[in-house]
Order: sequence, then C-alpha cells, then structure tokens
Amino acid sequence: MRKTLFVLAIICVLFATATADRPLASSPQSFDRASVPTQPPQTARIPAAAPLLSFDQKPADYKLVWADEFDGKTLDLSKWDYRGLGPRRAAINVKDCVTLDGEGHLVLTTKRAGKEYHTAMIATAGKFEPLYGYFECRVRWQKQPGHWSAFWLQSPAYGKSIGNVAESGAEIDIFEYLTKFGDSLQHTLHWDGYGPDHKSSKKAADVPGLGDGWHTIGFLWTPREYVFSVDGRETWRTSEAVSRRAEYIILSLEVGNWAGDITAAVLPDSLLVDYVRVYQRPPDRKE
Ligand SMILES: [Ca+2]
Repeated sequence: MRKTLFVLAIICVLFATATADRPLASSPQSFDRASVPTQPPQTARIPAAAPLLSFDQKPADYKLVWADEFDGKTLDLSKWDYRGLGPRRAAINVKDCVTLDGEGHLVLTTKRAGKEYHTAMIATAGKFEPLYGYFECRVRWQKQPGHWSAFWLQSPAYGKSIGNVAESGAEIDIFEYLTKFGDSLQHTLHWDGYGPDHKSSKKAADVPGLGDGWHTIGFLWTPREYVFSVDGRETWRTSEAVSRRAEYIILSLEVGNWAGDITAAVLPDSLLVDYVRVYQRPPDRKE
C-alpha cells in the first residue's frame, strides 16, 4: 500500500511539472502576456491555424475604439461605404458582391457576370479615420486563383507631398493574400505617390498552415514604427515610411494577373471576415 501511494505521488509530481506554464519560446518580442492570463501555454505542436491560442499583441493600456463584428444581415453603412464602384483592374466593383452571411461574417465575393467579373471593396473613408492604434481582423481566405484579398489602410493625402511620408501618409497593406502564395502572405508599404517617385517595401510572412482555416492578422501603428503579426506571432517590424496622419480602412478583393488566371477560377469565391477591431491608447496618454 505504501509503495502504491509512493508511485501515485511520483506521478502527481511529474504531471504538475509537465503542465506548468512555459515561456513562449517562439515569441520574437515581449508582448504583454498579463492581459491574457487564461490562455493555455503554446507548444510547438499547436498549428498556426489554431484559433485563440495566440497571445495579445496590443499594448495593455489600449482600449477598443471601433469594431465591426458583422453580426447583422447587411453592411453597416454607418461604418463603411462601398468603394470604387465600377471598373477596377480586371473586374467591376459592385454592391452585390458585399454581403453578410447572417452568421457573423462579412462575405466579399468575386463572381462571373457574363463576360465580366464582379468583385467587392469597402472602406471607412470619411466615417472612421484613425491615427495610430492596433488593428486586427480575423479572416478566411478566398480559394481560387486570379483574385487577391487585402486589409489595408490608405491616406486621404496619399502622395500629396512627395518626400514627406509622415505628412502625406502611406498605403499600408496589412495583408495581401494570393492563393498561389500558399502558406504565406505579404505585408506591403507604398508611399510617395504611384508615379515616378513611388516607393515600396514589403515582407513575406511564411506561416505554416496559413493557407487553410481562419487567421488573425494584427497591425500595431505608432509614431515610431509598424508591427505586423499573424496568429499572434510577429511577422514584420519596421520604422520605414511611418505615416503620421489619419488613415481609413479598406477591405477588398481585386482581380488581376498578379494573382493568376481568373478564367481558371471556380467562381463564385469569397473572402470571409469575422471582425475588424481597432484599439487605441486613451487620448489623455501620449502616444
Ligand atoms: Ca463576427
């Protein structure tokens, strides 16, 4: 009997050791973990696509200032407008390609319409134009070639003052996803207009498992730098081309050869967006 109790005690000690919280060894930076005390420890075996296992990238004192959870049945026009209705690249932006599925998701769709292609773009221009903050969205990618999805920020003064990106702002592509990228997406910055002075910088983020399922894309914008993340893991940090003016949010699908041959696509095909959330430091605290 005493031997049995001794063995049980050893098993308990081993179990407690094995389940103790471990440091996030894969974390490339010191995110604030204090705000997510209930999340389980990460292990190398958790696939990147696993939901809600990532830790919190936003600074601890940031507060939610704007969000769309897409819980309604139609696009909330107090927050968004249809953007660029009409021809754009190799498709036509139409309202009908922007829908909500009634299950909490925005659905941006590319579809055939006779010999044309219809697709979708929405923006918060004139309705919500934040300066700095932490931006996050949760998405499920389109599956077909010939179109790409993007979550991006654009400046109303883009390119107006060449050589002064702080004043003019930048196009900040928080993500661009093409199915041909597979388990990779692209973060891209554009500034100094789209003409001869145009400049850009980009980073491919390779994340195992990225091609399937739902993913959370984060972006922290401060006066000093940009920090991008995918599923809670930092993927790019740069102080290049930092905009210091308010910008608006865009969600889009675009049709073009960059993404491959749209004639080979099985359509309709959609990008699903679970939410867009924006957090900022309270105004009484200096950014
Ligand atoms: Ca939702």
